[in-house]
Amino acid sequence: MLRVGVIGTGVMGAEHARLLRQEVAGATLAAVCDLSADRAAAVAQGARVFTDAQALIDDPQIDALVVASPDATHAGYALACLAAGKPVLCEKPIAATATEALRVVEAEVALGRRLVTVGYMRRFDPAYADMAQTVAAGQIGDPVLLHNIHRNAAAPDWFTGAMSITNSFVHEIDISRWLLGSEPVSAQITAAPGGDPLMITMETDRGQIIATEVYMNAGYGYHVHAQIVGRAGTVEMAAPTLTTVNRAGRHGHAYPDNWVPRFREAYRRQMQAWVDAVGAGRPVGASAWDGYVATAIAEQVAAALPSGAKAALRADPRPGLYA
Ligand code: ISE
Repeated sequence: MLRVGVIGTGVMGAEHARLLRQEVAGATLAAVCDLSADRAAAVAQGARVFTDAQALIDDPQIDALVVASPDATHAGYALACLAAGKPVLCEKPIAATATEALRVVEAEVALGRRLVTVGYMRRFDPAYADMAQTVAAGQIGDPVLLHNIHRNAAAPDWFTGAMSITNSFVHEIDISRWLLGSEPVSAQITAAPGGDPLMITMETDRGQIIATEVYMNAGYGYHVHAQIVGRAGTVEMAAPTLTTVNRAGRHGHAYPDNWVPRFREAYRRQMQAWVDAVGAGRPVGASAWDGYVATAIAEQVAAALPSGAKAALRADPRPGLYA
């Protein structure tokens, strides 16, 4: 039984703790950690409570960690897990800056084995997985265009600065790379008055176009949608609901309030896959390298926002550990 400690007990930490307690085989929620002992105790439900993350990481009765603390702390905790030789499922983004993200990559490369999984959970979402399979089976021909829509009902209250890019758009960078199997090489970004929504167009090293809307205050609900356009057809997500309703002269479905209900199954599959992979001693999901690329591209897109000019994107070369 893998004894897991969860760092951070906000929205995502609480959900990861619940998954470990109730839904995942082969692991147990051994401890949770938060600066607020009260909040940690509410999520722990009997598991041990820590307020010092380093003490949790170093505890001999903890085998692996989940990091779900604020974004700026992710890289430091990932580095501490690497120093302790313990596997970590670290929420996205892997770091607040590309430089810090690269530090995590370099530490893992120096260690010589992959212990970091970044929580880009969309890779485990049934709809995205089905779209990837459709493309891989050749059903729509060569993919040439990817349309992404990423709408939140309202920006989370902890949003600051360029987080619509560094915290939200990073998902689109990761899932686009994963769906298309190519690397973005240029980006152009336009903002509506007030800075929301954003429209970001990227080109890939295979000449594909990725067009993404990021709308943080769309009002009506949480809505993520993707459509891949190929030379012989298209594939897109159906509405993520089990039922639709006919009522008062209308036909429709409800939208979730936020990403937790929308991606509940993706989070569950990701956690089970991570627990299984740790047990088997193999990597799974987005790597520290994938985390670095998403953060590096986001940083460059954010820097291109004021001018609106098309920016060439760059990333350090991929180390052999991530081949
Ligand atoms: C949040 O942190 C997430 O990861 C969600 O998936 C995303 O939709 C949201 O915009 C982010 O703030």
